[in-house]
Amino acid sequence: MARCRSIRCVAAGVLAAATCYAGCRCTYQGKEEPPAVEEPPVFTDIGAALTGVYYCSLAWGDYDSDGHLDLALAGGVLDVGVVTKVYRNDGGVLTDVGAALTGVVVCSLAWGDYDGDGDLDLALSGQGAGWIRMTKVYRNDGGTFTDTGAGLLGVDYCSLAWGDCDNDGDLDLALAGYGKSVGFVSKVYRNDGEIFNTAPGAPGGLNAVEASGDVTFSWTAASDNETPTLGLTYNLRVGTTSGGDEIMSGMADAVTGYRRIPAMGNVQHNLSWTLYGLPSDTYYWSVQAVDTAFAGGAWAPEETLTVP
Ligand SMILES: [Ca+2]
Ligand SMILES: [Ca+2]
Ligand SMILES: [Ca+2]
Ligand SMILES: [Ca+2]
Repeated sequence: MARCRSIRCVAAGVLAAATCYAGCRCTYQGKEEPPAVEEPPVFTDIGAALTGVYYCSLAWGDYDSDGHLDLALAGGVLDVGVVTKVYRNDGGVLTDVGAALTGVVVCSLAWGDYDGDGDLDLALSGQGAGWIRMTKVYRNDGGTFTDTGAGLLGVDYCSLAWGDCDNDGDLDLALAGYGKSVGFVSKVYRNDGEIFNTAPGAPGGLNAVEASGDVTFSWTAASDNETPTLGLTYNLRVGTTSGGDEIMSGMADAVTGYRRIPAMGNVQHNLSWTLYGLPSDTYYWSVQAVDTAFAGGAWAPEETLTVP
């Protein structure tokens, strides 16, 4: 396998800039070319000042809605015990905010705005001090975390995942793990609170600038009744057909904006995104905002762009 600037499948025509598999040929501006040499990914340790942990969990989420992803971390610390920490991200520097969270090990963490008030809350499960299994939902009130006493089964060796499984506008919680006297379990807890989250508005000011097949898409921030503007993330969709996802999938319904994945938007907090080496074609694109309850707003009116 190797990287191509674009691919022509023997059967299906041009697909996208992607990995070349057997049966595909690399093309660029209509001509075949050899695949680029595959280069290994480059990851550099930024030397973040984080506590070392074992049997652990990590989760990114912008808990203070300032447009920078913060990091929750939980696990065991040798000769210390168990911890759960939130590190605030200030321009790439991560600082322990001293959040009053119960420490857990063999654990799971998941950010989600369960109460739809516009900020990310934190679900946590695992084994706390004294080997007590627990599952807690902490409400985020302006950066202060409060145990909601949600009454969920305590588990360890576990996993948590937020998602609005009944499509009623609030995040429900899936949980799997090992619970005392019940053994291994997997459960979905429906959220039956009175939640009135509304979807974000559409971004505006769509613009695309092309140079030699490299296209930078940009837009202006959307707004939301609950989530601060800086806390919104964005989903970019680029296709070769109207409403299509052929180049970059929006992971959402092209008409309604309904999202197919409970997560941040695919370009996170960015207000611009560049796709490199797009072959000659006409492209259809749009962008939607995603709030902290992972609700997708309306798509901006679709734009078109022709790469010559
Ligand atoms: Ca942040
Ligand atoms: Ca919240
Ligand atoms: Ca729900
Ligand atoms: Ca909202």
